[in-house]
Amino acid sequence: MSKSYKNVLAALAGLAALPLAISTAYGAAPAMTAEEMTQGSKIFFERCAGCHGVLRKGATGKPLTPDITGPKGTDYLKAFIGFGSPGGMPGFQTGGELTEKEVDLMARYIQQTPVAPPEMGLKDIEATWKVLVAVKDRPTKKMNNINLDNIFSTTLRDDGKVALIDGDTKKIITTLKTGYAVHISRFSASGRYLYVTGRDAKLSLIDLWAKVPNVVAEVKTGVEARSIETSKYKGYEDKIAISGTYWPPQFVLHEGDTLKPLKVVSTSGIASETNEFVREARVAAIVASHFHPEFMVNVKETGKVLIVNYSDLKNLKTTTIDTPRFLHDGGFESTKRYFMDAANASNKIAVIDIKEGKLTATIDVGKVPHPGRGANFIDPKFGPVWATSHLGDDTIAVIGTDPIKHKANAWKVVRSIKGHGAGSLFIKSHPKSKNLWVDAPLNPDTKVYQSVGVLDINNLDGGVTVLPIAEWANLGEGSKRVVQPEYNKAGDEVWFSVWSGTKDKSAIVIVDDKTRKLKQVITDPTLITPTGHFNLYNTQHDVY
Ligand code: DHE
Repeated sequence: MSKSYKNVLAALAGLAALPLAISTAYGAAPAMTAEEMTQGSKIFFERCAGCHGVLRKGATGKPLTPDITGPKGTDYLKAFIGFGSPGGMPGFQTGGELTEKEVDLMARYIQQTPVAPPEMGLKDIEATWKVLVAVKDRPTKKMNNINLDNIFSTTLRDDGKVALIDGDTKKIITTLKTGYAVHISRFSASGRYLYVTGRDAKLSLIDLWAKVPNVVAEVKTGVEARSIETSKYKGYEDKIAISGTYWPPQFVLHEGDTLKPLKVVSTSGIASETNEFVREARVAAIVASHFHPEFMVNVKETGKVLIVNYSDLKNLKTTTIDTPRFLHDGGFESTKRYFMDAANASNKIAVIDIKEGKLTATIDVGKVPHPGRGANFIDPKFGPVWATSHLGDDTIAVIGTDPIKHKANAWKVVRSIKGHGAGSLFIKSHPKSKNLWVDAPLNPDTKVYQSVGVLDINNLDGGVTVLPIAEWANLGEGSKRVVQPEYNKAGDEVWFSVWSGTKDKSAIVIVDDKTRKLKQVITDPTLITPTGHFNLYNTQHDVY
């Protein structure tokens, strides 16, 4: 375990100060040793905090404060953690992530009083900032023969690395150490730089022009993070990066080519629907406008989209848009003018007009929409549409997105079609494709989560075809969850991760988009727990 990670855990738990068993207003919490508390904090950070929050006030997952968990008792909580629930809580024992003993420990841990981790201001963040290769020492032109436009940055989640994979040759160019439980990758507007964030809020900057792409700067922006984006407006290419943190609840603006932290802005505040103060108001998805020098920052628990203008950091102008809660992920419709934003706990999509800086509509969809960035295509009947799948049900909501030529359909669910299964995280298409791909990695049924569904855009009523991606990978034992369709630049291949445990074999499976037949399986001992993958051209230009 790295020293910084240990520090994170200690900070999260406030361990030194904790007595063996904490009395709460709701009765004595079950006894735990200091060692068990350390282990509980580690597991909570790794497996639970993303959905339930570090203060355990709930968001995607239910609140787990002692007033709620105490009366339920250890046995009830053990069953819930071990076996999951139909509402979307994974079974951590049945899924093999936790042992019976760990489940027992966590059932007791969540009855203790949560402790707030430390704050991190600009000075603290600056103290973690390292430039490993100064700008003046970097190449002035591309020093390799890689077709960068078609590379993929693949998250190796539990190895804390990304693999850069050549989309033409399918060879792994290199794997690079990044943050703990690495989460997403985004490319700079010019395509030269790759930004990667870990869940431990470690941000890595990778120079793709180097002979072998390498990490040129790092900074730690907090204790927990999920998002990173980069300035895309004309004249600001590669100039500014923005990182959002879950804890502390804030975002940081950075110099694009060094990650030097320039400004920190807290996102704690008053929630849109309840008008109550929320301390743990976490930053979820961030997207960069192509219309103005602005970022759209989703503040999950307050249900606010902050439109942050980065043209003048001293006089930072921010427009605040109230939306339903809790905001999670989202992406642009095909013209990139409207941000289709999932308020997953409200079962709604908020549509933000980023040209005008206004809320255009809120649309009721299925249960817990989870689009990733969603999928754009031309519906033969309804014109341009954007689609999301759902965590909580097996439908795909198809929303009209053209307020000019298809006004009657704009911002309405024009179709709700049966997808591959509940537990879906990502959906994808490509302007050159006639297919709509949808995964279901969190479905409880092995057959469903080990396969993917595909629909014919010209015959959406024709039903979903299921492809056994994990079986095609031929890997042997392992959970083999099939996650995140992602196209290559040409739009004629779709890549999927087959995601197993750290000790199992995982793979990337490439499918020919036209024939829907297996094209290639990439396996390698370094491909440990691959999950998300990001094609440079498609990510850079928001093609999805
Ligand atoms: Fe993610 C995007 C948060 C679990 C893979 N995930 C996002 C975004 C957020 C988020 C806020 C949007 C970032 C942006 O666009 O700037 N993810 C969370 C969580 O809070 C959650 C639910 C629980 C946690 O503890 O982290 C979570 N995410 C996961 C996974 O378990 C996944 C499947 C595997 C992994 O690697 O961790 C996963 N999340 C992804 C991927 C994206 C993502 C691949 C990017 C999708 C895209 O198309 O841009």
